[in-house]
Amino acid sequence: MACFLVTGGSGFIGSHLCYKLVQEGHQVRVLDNLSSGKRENLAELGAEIEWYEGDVCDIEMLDRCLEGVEYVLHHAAVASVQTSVERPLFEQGVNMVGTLRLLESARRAGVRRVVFAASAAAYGNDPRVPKREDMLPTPESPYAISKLAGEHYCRVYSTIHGLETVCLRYFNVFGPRQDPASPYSGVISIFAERMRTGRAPVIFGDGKQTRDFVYVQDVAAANMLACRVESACGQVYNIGGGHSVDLRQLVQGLNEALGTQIEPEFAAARPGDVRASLADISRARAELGYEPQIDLREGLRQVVTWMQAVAGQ
Ligand code: UD2
Repeated sequence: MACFLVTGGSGFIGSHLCYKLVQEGHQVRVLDNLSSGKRENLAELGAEIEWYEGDVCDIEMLDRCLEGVEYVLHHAAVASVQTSVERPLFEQGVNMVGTLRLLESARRAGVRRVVFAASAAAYGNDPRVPKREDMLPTPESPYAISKLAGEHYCRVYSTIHGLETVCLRYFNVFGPRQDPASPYSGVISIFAERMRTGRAPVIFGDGKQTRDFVYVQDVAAANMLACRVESACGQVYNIGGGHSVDLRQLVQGLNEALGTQIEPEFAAARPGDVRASLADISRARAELGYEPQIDLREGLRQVVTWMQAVAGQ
């Protein structure tokens, strides 16, 4: 049993990390300012987590909740490319400076390892697929810059201060508890909610853009491996499903999961949209022992089941 801090623990990915950690018998603390996370995401865990409502930029708070912590899963962030374009100083303050503050407090507190939620946004619009970690990053938004800067801070804290860090570049994460109400949410939750309620999904562009969707529980498993594997320290790993589909195929997959036959509508392409995204996960496979367990078809079924359950409550 170890003591973990999950920053952003009441968010979509963070909450899945908390459930997994509790299941594995660990002591879990959550730091979250509830800017996008929800307390009810952790409702079933009740007193099994120690709750700290606060900001990742608040150094006193960080010092308090890091006392005695061995592992940090750092997922607190402004998780929106669009917000980073509209409010770059705010976003950099949270994602870049917040990460630096966290690393600094973690180093002082004697934390053993920090796992950082990095992003495939680092690859930008480089048309080459699959994306390999050794490709030159080309960040195209303040969000991508801050996530990439976070990776560099992690690496530098590993080499200079001996604070172990591992960066996981997430591709398109999906699964239960991804909020379909937010316009910045993932396409799967948005489409699933529309289609479940009989509305057509709206595809931005021609629908031939591809994405590598990775199920949130596979992401949680990757975090556990990143804590355990000694040689992962100072490294960056792609965490995707290792397959890609285009948005038309995604709509088809949702029709299968829902038992519907809804045709998509089309709207103007989103400016700056990435055309093709696919993770080369061979490094994570070889070094972490990472292997996605839930394919898109099964994952879509899980999302639909969750949405139906929430709607029926
Ligand atoms: C993902 C990440 C983002 C950043 C980026 C880096 C998510 C939710 N976002 O953005 O944080 O890391 O990758 O490249 O994982 N779409 C529609 N209709 C809709 C909503 C979306 O057609 O109602 C399209 C959208 O134009 C895009 C695709 O679906 O082509 C995926 O959109 P997204 O917002 O889920 O994720 P993405 O890849 O833009």
